[in-house]
Amino acid sequence: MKRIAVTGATGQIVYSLLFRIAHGDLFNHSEPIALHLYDLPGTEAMMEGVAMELEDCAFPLLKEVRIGSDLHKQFEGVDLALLVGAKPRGPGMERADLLMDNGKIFVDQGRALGEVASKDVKVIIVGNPCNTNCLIAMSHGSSIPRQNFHAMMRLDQNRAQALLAKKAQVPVKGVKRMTIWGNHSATQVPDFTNATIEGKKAPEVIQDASWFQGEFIETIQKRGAAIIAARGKSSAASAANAVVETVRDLYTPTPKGEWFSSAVCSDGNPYGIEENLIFGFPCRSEGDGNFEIVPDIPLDYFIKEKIAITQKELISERECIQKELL
Ligand code: NAX
Repeated sequence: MKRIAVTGATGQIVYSLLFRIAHGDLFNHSEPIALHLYDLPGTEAMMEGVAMELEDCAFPLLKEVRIGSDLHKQFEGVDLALLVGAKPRGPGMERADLLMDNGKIFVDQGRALGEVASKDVKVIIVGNPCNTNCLIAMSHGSSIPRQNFHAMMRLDQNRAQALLAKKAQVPVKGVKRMTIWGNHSATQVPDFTNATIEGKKAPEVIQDASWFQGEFIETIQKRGAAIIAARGKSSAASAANAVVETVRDLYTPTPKGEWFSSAVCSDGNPYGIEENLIFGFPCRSEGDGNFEIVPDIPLDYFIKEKIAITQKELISERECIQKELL
């Protein structure tokens, strides 16, 4: 049985996510599942309501649902931790305040996971700023291998693939090798130069360099803000879908010659990115829950410059929290 902890259990992303997990979408509808739901004290009644709805779905694979606000109890023995809960950015709040406030959550969560989760637990951080939150959790969950920590880039990858497919007028499954380098923020680098459309390099299919370098990159970088402007709330179902795909990427063998994007620990990476950052890289997996960074992808001057900018932002986020939270 897979034990899966999910934080932010009464939030909007998790409301879309839980029913996909309980249906069996993470592990090919083959593994029985126990859900350990965590949210802040005071949310118990709402969590109970979510648990009742899960029960009312009569999902055959869902064997157990635990709810609670004690991290050690909820993380005990889990094989997978999906850390979605975080404080939303309030009016007038600076990015540095958000980094500090949310960072504190991940000190406690990283520590608790290190103390009571399964020793090979895989941890996926969704709550923003997810890369730096992930760095904090990884630093405090030091008994867990550093390569078990991920910050979610899959929503950005999906957005980029969908936009390329739309522009080239091909089915979305024809778009592959989409890397999102760096931070899950407005500096992220959707690498169109190495993406392929029906087997050809994307710039050979869409012969419009200024569209790629301008509108394409900007649309992906600002897509989250565009959703908020249109919906009045941030992405939820698409984010939940991306969480499912992030897990599936790790537990399904990556087809030969393909890769997926995940933000992982930069230690020993083959692209010269500074160590001790959680950085979006092209990754592939044998399907056993582990991954490797795909080496030797050629980077042109334009992409390298953009990668330098997103790296700088991640270093400055780390500096901001280093003294108090690392
Ligand atoms: P909601 O505001 O609907 O839910 C937030 C949840 O976090 C609530 O359950 C709340 O109780 C919990 N929470 C608040 N403060 C907490 C604390 N101090 N400790 C523990 N839990 C706390 O947000 P939702 O739309 O579900 O988004 C959750 C997070 O995902 C946000 O940080 C959001 O920015 C982030 N996102 C990340 C994405 C990614 O691609 N990495 C995309 C979607 C989303 O924007």
